Amino acid sequence: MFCYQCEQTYRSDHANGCATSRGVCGKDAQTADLQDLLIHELKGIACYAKRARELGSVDNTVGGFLLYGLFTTLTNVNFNAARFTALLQEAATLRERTQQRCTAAAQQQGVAVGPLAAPAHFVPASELGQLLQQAPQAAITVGLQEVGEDVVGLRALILYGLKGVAAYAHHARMLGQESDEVYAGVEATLALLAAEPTDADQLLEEALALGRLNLKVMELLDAGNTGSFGAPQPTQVRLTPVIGKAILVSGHDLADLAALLEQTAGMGINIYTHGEMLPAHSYPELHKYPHLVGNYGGAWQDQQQEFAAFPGPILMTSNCIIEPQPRYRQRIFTTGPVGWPGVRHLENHNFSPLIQAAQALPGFTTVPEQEEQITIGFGRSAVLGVADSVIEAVKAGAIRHFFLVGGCDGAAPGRNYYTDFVRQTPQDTVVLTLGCNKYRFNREPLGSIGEIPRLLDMGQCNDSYSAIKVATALAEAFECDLNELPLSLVVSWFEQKAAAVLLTLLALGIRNIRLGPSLPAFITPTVLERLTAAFGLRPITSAEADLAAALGRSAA
Ligand code: SF4
Ligand code: SF3
Repeated sequence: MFCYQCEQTYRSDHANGCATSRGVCGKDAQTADLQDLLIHELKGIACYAKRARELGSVDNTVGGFLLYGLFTTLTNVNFNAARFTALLQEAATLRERTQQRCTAAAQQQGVAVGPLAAPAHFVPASELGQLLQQAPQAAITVGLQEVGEDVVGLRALILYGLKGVAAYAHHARMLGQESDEVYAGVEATLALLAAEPTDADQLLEEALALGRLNLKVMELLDAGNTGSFGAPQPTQVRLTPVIGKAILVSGHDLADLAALLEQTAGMGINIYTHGEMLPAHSYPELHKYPHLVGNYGGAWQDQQQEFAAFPGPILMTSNCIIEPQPRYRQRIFTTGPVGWPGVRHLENHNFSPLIQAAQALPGFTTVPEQEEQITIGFGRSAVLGVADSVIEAVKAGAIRHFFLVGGCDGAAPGRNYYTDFVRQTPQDTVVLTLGCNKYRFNREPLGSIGEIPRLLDMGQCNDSYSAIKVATALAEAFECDLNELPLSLVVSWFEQKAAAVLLTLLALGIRNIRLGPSLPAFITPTVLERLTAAFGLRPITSAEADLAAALGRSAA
């Protein structure tokens, strides 16, 4: 195996990347190789789907499979080798079907189908041992000796960004939001990677084009979320449990949560959000369920302790799952793209086994005396609803600067930077946040500036669109460029959705983003130099120095 797609990848003085029998995340070599092969097959399907689309034959169920397949390979999503073996066969069948459709369309028009790149002709072995022997041709480092690490790294940037795009597009699709443009873009990007391009300039351009596609995808997801559940509203969420039976829901998929809330209505089971599911409380059509009682725990990396202590079953709807411990292995369930060997998987919103488990378990029998709450729900419509006060406060000098401190959380010790940074932001500044990184500081008593809270939680990483809309609206109000706003972006990355959002921010021309806690291992020094020259992208340093630089003064 070789994988360097996430922030926690193995790093040493000599080489970066998880390359032994198990990655730092717990992904074993067999699963990693099967994931590489799945990507290879998806590229093959995409070659035919793209060509067929050019010839006027479109089937967007293919796009749906591409999104789902890519999503299963994100960090901390699916660790189940058996699931990948099955997906490889499904992909082979779909490739044949797409090839036939493409051939028919070409014959009708009297033109040739090809030539198409090698993945279009790849046939997976039916036996696991032979399948694993095929894996080297699908490795991310293919061609490294010939094309060098910059080109391989840029291809990786595009593939990993595409995985993030696919995850967002899959969530949007689950809420009925699809688009030809997005499916065509996903197919074209996979087909491009299948052709193994070698021109670094072209690859960089393609990466930015993918960032633009991701903006469209995030817009679709926003429409899916707000169209289905209403616009998020500022909402108080209880952080302490209540007495009674309980189910914990983690991950990002609001459609899964909505289905579970409906199925458990009136049953006397309380539903708690975990991790990136926290923003669910701010959507009117989810908040309306009285048994959606609160949020439990923090970001994904603490789940082994938190799930063990939770007195009910747990549902994992997307990333980030980590190895279930014996203390809760019998009461954790996966759904959608998520998987772990031996863990029960629920499909098609059939949550009966989860509900039965909740009824059989004690739930909370004691709770803390002191109730704790936080306020969330500052999506674009809530913030833009008070835009006049915000603009006034800026003009009057009451708000000097905005910081967007958001993205992924993780276990790396350097991530304390984000807590320190937010704690040290001056009283006349506002912090916008999104993603699971917020758990590092969302209980901090930052206070408010007049009516405006100093910490505005904009939602999941899936809600980055909201932040972009707010920034764009402020730039319009102040009649300036996005880069002229008193706004600094301090981004925390861990997995591939953050790579997709970063590409979108760069594609929008946003400069001087600080990225941490460490830079992606697939971004080589040469590529970083180019990104720094073009966009001022740079690694975080210390909270003090970065704050001082953002505020235009030197660190004390
Ligand atoms: Fe390593 Fe991250 Fe890949 Fe897991 S997902 S194998 S930790 S690089
Ligand atoms: Fe977090 Fe996994 Fe990325 Fe959605 S839950 S931000 S890391």
